Amino acid sequence: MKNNNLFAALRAAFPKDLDAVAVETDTGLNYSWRDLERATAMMANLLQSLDLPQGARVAVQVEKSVEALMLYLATLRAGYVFLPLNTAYQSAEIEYFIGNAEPSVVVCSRKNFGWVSKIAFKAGTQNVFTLDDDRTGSLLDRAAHCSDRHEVVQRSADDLAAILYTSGTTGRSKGAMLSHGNMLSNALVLKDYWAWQPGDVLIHALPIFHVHGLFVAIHGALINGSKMIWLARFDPKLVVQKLPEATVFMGVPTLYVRLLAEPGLTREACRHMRLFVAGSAPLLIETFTEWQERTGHTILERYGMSETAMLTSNPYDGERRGGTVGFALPGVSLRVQDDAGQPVPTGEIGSIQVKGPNVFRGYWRMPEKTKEEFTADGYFKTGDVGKIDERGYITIVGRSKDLIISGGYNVYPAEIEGYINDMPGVAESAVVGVPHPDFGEVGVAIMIAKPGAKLDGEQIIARLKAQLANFKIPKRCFIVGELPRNTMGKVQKNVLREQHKALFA
Ligand code: MLC
Ligand code: AMP
Repeated sequence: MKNNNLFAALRAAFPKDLDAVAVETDTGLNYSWRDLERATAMMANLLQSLDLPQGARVAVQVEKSVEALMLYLATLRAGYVFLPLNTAYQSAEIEYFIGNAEPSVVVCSRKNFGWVSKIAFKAGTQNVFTLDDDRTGSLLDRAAHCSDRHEVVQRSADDLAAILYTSGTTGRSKGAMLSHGNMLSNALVLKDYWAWQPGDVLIHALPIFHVHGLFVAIHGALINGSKMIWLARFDPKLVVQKLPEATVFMGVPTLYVRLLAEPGLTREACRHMRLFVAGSAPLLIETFTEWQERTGHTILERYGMSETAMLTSNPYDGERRGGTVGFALPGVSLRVQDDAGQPVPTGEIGSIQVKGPNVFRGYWRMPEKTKEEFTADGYFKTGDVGKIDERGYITIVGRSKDLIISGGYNVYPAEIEGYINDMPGVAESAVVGVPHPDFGEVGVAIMIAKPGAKLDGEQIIARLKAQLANFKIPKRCFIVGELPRNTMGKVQKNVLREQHKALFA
């Protein structure tokens, strides 16, 4: 029987020369393909020795490292479900994810072991390991005693490979369940669409707990047997320094904005580069054009989401149109509908719906929510609003979901408002996204005080910082007498956005 385990496909693409460099780090370490093979085998054997139930989740909140990458691959290899968690998440956020996903294994950094293990044990997790970015931790200590031979566990295309939490517009985050088939189909389509070639080298500068860095970048390189230059964090100077050794780069728009501020970013530095990919948030046309002028390269913008991996892309050969996200990828069916569920005419705006082998298996333990997000004929409602022009190029013009995308990270106003509203003296709050030159968009909080109460914006921000991931913290806080409302009494966020749109201009 064919093994549809994603890891089996990735491993089959390893080059013949297993001693060649697979990953080169910014600290000067080289990992060979053999290292990846052996270390993932050892970690997979460790996971399997724990006697975990079928479909067990392995939740991981660790700093970016090659060992963290190996842990991801080992989890696939052993047939378990990988659950990556942003390192910015704090205890209340982690408590929710662990409580909801009930992972059998939790891996965290040593400095967080105290509070993370407490949360994990409370949720019934029996195995908590540590893993740090200096190649230490109990996970590696334990794996060192395991065999470096391991047969990739048999998985069907529909079996779960990962759960990615994506915040909800109302209520708490939802875990998007992605299967081995979802991810392999997407990886294969992108390998072809972006014309990955022998000898390609990817600069990997993104975090590895979301779709862009974890799936698009890693799967892209591995399924092509390509080396990665692995940067623990995005450092524009280092990226510019490494460009001459690379051919492919992927980033959220903020990364491109920051690279453009580097004088070293020249045509000469990009002489071996073949492809620059952008996505996760809208790429401003100014950035697209300036990049073209400075480097001679046209950024290829694509569009996707946690629930679907990649959906559309500008062409590799053919015109890459700034401000658009290109065409639906092969195998993806994409349509734009009006509120009545009818297709809109060419060039008109509507809701984007998608279908395809890449579309997720539903939200973890939320069958009702899953049902709501699909149409009767099986299309997933992305929550994005867009249009398709006469040549078939798709443009995202907005979102029907109340979502801020800041530096490529999603921030759900409802979540932040909930925290602010719970603070003493706050009557009501509204969080809106406003344009920002670096992050594209950032959150701003506007609130009214309860009668007689006095609020202090700085104190509110300080309190939020103690509870939430740093990228979710509103960059400004305003206390006002009243919030603009429509005739139904609903807060008019569009008015607030308009009022504050020039704050960071
Ligand atoms: C950091 N800060 C942010 C922020 N990142 N504020 C708003 N939005 C962000 N994204 C703030 C911190 O709170 C802190 O504030 C200060 O900036 C410095 O923090 P830092 O951690 O040192 O920041 P930095 O390293 O500069 O990070 C910026 C960044 C990072 C752009 C490199 O945010 C990043 O890697 N973004 C990429 C996200 C990504 O991979 N998205 C893909 C999602 S997948 P203070 O006040 O505490 O000093 C997806 C699907 C798809 O969307 O289609 O791909
Ligand atoms: P996430 O939930 O983190 O996976 O974020 C997915 C969302 O990011 C999508 O629904 C879009 O709103 C947005 N997005 C991704 N790529 C692009 C893009 N190229 N242009 C505009 N928005 C994008």
